[in-house]
Amino acid sequence: MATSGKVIRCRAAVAWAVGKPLSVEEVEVSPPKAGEVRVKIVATGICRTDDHVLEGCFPNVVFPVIPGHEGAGIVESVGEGVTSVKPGDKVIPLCLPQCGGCSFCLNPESNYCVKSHVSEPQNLLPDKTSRFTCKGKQIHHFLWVSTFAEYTVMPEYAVAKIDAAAPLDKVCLLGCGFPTGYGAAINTAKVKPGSTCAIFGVGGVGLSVVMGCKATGASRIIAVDINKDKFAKAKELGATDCISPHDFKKPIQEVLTEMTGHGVDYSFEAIGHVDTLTAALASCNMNTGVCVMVGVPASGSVISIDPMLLLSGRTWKGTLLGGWKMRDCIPTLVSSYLEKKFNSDVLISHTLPIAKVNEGFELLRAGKSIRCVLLF
Ligand code: COD
Ligand code: ZN
Repeated sequence: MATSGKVIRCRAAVAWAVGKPLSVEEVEVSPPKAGEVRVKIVATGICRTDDHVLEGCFPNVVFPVIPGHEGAGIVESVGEGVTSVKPGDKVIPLCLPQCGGCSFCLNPESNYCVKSHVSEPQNLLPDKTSRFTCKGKQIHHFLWVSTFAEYTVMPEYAVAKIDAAAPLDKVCLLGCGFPTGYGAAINTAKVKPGSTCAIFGVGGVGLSVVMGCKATGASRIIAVDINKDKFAKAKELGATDCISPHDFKKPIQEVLTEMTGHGVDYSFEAIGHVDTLTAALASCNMNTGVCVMVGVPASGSVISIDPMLLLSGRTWKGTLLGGWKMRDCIPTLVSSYLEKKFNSDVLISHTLPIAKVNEGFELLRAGKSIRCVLLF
């Protein structure tokens, strides 16, 4: 390509400081170094995690930064030694990498690559430098993917080639929200047919849990949310009951226990609050119940629970990106999408040009959007 090896000037939504709106700027994007890939982002979803970045919730995120981690695009150029993708390939950047060589990548049970942001800050590329500048200043990367930039650079192990027929403005959701929720049900909880499930929080991620529970054949799927506007879509996707904690005097875990006899078989927390995490744990049955933590509470949060909740056999587990080994599984999920095995398009409530990125965040904060897709 004509741009290969050159600095590209393009648009990006830059977060200059905590609590400030994003600013759409012209940025310079350096070419990929050895082992790196430069991708032209076509579409990117807005996830609540990006909002948490703007609020300053993650100590590992360094400002100024280009957020965004739910994107899809086309490879523009590759650095030396890159073999798995080539210019022109459609790809999804991976906010959870898969290096393929670490002990967790080699373990078939795990999707947690040790190169992940949880163990190493991803505000710079692995060689500790940035590929972004704006107005003479270095801009930081986010989770190595920074999909709010029209061109972005990431390590080869943080990008997956997908089917050339995939519509990028739709499959961008397969970079985070959809696989996170869907995989929490089918991979992490391994929901069984005929079981009962409760999902706390039915935003984009919680609705994807609902879809996963439905796909596995759960017979009762209870959506729990304080925003009743979310219930219509939850029902459309398979929820059999929708309840708001605001409608009951007693704690919601008691309501769920009464509704189901002994508590649900599987509960999922897709909000990221310690109080709803505790309620979700107490909502699954005391013996074989499984509670899956999907949401991430504010950094430094502490949970105190009655240990008896676990003694009788309950299982409490967490999930990152739905347990998928991203580089192996995202291309397969895209193929399943193309074969219409699931319809993640129903999560897209709004589509906006990148220039209106702050409008997209306002819709999310007002509880009006499920997923807003930004187009470059
Ligand atoms: N009780 C019930 N429902 C509530 C409550 C409450 N106390 N508070 C909020 N809710 C509802 C909201 O009304 C909303 O419908 C829903 O919870 C949350 O949905 P969204 O749209 O704000 O958020 P999502 O679905 O985009 O993301 C939710 C996560 C929990 C996944 C996210 O915030 C998070 O914690 N992200 C990090 C975890 C992760 O692994 N993410 C994927 C990689 S970034
Ligand atoms: Zn996300």
